[in-house]
Amino acid sequence: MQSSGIVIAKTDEAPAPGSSRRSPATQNGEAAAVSNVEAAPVLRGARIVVESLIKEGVDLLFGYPGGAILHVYDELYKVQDRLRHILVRHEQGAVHAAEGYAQSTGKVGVCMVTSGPGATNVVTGLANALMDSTPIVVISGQVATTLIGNDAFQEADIVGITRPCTKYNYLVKRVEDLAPTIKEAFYLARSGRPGPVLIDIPKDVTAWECPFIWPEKVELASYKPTIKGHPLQVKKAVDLMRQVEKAVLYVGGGVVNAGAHAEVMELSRRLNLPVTPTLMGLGAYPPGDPRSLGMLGMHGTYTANMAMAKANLIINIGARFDDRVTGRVDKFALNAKKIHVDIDPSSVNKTVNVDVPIVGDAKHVLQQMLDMLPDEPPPARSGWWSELREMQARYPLRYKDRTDVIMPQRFFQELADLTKGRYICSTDVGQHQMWAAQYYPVDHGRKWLTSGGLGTMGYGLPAAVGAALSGTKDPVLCVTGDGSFQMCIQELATCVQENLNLKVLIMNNRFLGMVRQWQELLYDRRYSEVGLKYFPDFVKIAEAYGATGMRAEKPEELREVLERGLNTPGTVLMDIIVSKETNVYPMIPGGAAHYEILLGPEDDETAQPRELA
Ligand SMILES: Cc1ncc(C[n+]2csc(CCOP(=O)(O)OP(=O)(O)O)c2C)c(N)n1
Ligand SMILES: [Mg+2]
Repeated sequence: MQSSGIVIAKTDEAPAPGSSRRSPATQNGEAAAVSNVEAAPVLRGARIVVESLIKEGVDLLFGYPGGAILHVYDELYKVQDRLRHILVRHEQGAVHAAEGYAQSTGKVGVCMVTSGPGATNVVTGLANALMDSTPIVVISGQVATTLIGNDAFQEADIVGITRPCTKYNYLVKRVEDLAPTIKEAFYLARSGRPGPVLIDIPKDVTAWECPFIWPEKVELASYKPTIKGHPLQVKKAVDLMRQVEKAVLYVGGGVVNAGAHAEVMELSRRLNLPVTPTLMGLGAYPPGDPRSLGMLGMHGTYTANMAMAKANLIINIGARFDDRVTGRVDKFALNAKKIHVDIDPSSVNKTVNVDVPIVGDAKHVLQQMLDMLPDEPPPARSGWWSELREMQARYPLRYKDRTDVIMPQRFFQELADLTKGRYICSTDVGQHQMWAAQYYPVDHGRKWLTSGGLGTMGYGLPAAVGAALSGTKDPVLCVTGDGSFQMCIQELATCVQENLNLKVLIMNNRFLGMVRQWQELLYDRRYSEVGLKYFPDFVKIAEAYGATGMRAEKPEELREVLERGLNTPGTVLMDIIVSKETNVYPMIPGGAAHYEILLGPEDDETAQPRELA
């Protein structure tokens, strides 16, 4: 029998040993909190989980099975034509893949794991998604309700463990609560400031049965994200933007999440405002546009950082005054009035006190600003622009190229030249991430996937897996380091299994380069445990997994390898051997102020040549 497209569970399906068919509360006479019970099909909890996902519009999820989630996997087997499951090789891979999928599509990414170690393996990804405001829903199996608290096999208190690293989490104890909980979880993940939500489901709950009723909407009295900015605050902001000459627009991941690229562009155009994106905001503004100052922050451009230091007005849209951007907070932008547009009220006045706080969705608030702007020619800001142009001319991003070794910056320049920033690019964490941010000209907001808040080595490859399954026709790039790549290297198997059009580019400096850089600059070059003494042959590793591997060791090989690698179908790994001891500049050392920015040896006439690989 079928009803509204839902297949009713076979009655001969036995409930899990020791469990009954209904939630204990319902059996005890408590009415199920649903209406129209008679007409609804009666399904097992496991089936309700998969049908709820399908109702939510999910057609793809990432996961890894195990005992506590077995009933759900059994249902996944039956709905393969409607819900595709991607089997990863480690739960960390599943959660980062869900993040990469979410970031590249704007949809909620979904991940499913078993209890205990399966669930604890997703903790890093949850923390990562929380910091970077990525909407994901993680469903974890749990031991049966009767065993919870008994130190049962593969039991972990995942709701307790993940409370500080989820936007919200649930332990579902009644089968009747499954559908409403799943509906609510997706709503929470995607609305307001997006983030990760975890649903922990005990095994017996997935075996119990109840009528499947999909709630039409979610009503949460205590959670109502503000979308529109307060008109008086918006007016104040507009007046300041028109009046203050030395102003700078500082845009973050909130612009990307809100899809507010066009509005940022229009505001910058109508007010002739310089724009600087954060690491998470790359792609929110076209890097080739003359009003772009390039990225700001610890390894941002000299001009972007100095613009913040010298400005009299900072307009922050969807960024959070992160310490990698502000540097030393008590010295941060002392002459500037600050406007802050953020969907999350708790981000406002958190680290930096602002003059005009505006809580609301970036796209809406920007539109409100545009609507309030009088029809007038853009202000010239000529003094300010000439100051900025002078800095840009004097301190561009630069490096000295060499003929004996591939310089990392050269590698990124070639990659930028070949791709023009059109392809989705994920990165790992370290020097390669910063050079990619400086040189890869991300041409749209959902094409840049990086672990900004948590700085998670191991994020890059699985995030690229998620992006490669986003529906893009182009290859997806994963720019990684020799250290980071080894943290989720096993996901190469997922790439080959799914025949992904994914190109891994290892910037191989034979060092945990970013840590080495700090040890060079701050610890008198005492390199403590940053030289990876043993290296696998990455080309052979690729081949062992069934991917294509290739290597560039000399500058003259670089272009050819990149071209061949990008044009070879399927999963390709390019091992690019670069100079060992090159540093990323500019650099604002941790705890320093913007004006204490360090420039590279190219900008320092007194610098001595150093021994380089
Ligand atoms: C999981 C994790 N562990 C440790 C760190 C600290 N860390 C930051 S960058 C870095 C070095 C990364 O090395 P590699 O991937 O080779 O990149 P490179 O800096 O050489 O480009 C380390 C160890 C981290 N960010 N994440
Ligand atoms: Mg390295």
